[in-house]
Amino acid sequence: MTITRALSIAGSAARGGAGIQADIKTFQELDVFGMSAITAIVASHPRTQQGIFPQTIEAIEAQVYTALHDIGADAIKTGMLFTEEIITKVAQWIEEANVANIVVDPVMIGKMGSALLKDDAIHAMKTKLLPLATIITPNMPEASRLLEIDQLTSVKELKEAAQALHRLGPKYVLVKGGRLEGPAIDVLFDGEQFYLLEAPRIHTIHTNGAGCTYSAAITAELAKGQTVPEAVEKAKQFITAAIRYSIRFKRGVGPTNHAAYGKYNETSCKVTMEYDT
Ligand code: PXL
Repeated sequence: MTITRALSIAGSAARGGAGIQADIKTFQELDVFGMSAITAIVASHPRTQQGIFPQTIEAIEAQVYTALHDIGADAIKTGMLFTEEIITKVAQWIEEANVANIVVDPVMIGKMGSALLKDDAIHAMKTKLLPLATIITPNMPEASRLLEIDQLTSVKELKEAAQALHRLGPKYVLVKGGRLEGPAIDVLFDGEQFYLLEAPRIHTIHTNGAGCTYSAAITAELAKGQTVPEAVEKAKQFITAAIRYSIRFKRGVGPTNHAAYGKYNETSCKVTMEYDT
C-alpha cells in the first residue's frame, strides 16, 4: 500500500483552527499523511507580551530535512513564513527537494489580526518563493499587497490580479473572492485559461483558518495526483462545507470545521467550476 504524503511548512496556531493544525487535520481528512515544519508559534494572549515566537532557522531546517529525508513528500505547502530569512531558506530547500507539487499560501494577516508576514519580507516572497509554486492562493488583500495596487472590488479585478500575479512565475494563480458581495467566487488562472469557481455565500464570522484549510485541501489533492483544476474544485467543496459547519468557541473568531466535508454529504455546499474567457 502506498501512502500519499504532504509536508506543511507554516506557523503553529495554538487555537487549533489555522496554520499547521488546520493543515494536518485537512490532510488527514483527505487521506493524506501529514508532516510539519513549524516556522513560528502563534499564541496571542494578554498573559504574555509576545504573541508570535519565531523558530530558529536551524530548528526549521531540521524539521524540513527530517520530514523530506525520512518520509518524503508528494506535495509541500507553505503558510506563515514570517521573515525574509525564513522565506529565503524555505525557497532554497524547496528547490533542492525536487517535489512536484508546491502550494504557496502567501499568508500575511490572521483573522484575529496578527501580522504573520513582516513588511520587509514581501519582496523575497515575490521574487524567491512565488516562482517555485505550482499554485499560489492569495486572498484579496494579499493579492493587492503583492501587486502594490488598491483593494480589489470585482471579479473583473480578481482576473486582472491573477494575470499580473501569474507573471511573477507560479504555474497557477488562485485569487479568492471571499471578501466580495454575493456568491463566493474564486478565480483560477493558468496563464491562458480562467476558471471561475462559485459556491454559495455562507454568512458567518467564524472562518478562522479558512485560507489555510482551503490551500491544505488543494495540497492534499495534488499530492494524490489530481490536476490543479480538479484539486481546486474539490478543495473548494471541502472549504465550503468547513465554513458551513464552522465552530464557535468561547472567544474570538471560531475555526472552520475540518471534519464537515467527510461527515455531511451537503448539497447546499455545491461548487460549480466553469471556463471563462
Ligand atoms: O489563517 C492564517 C493563519 C496562518 N498561520 C497561522 C495562523 C493564522 C491565523 O490565525 O495563526 C499560524
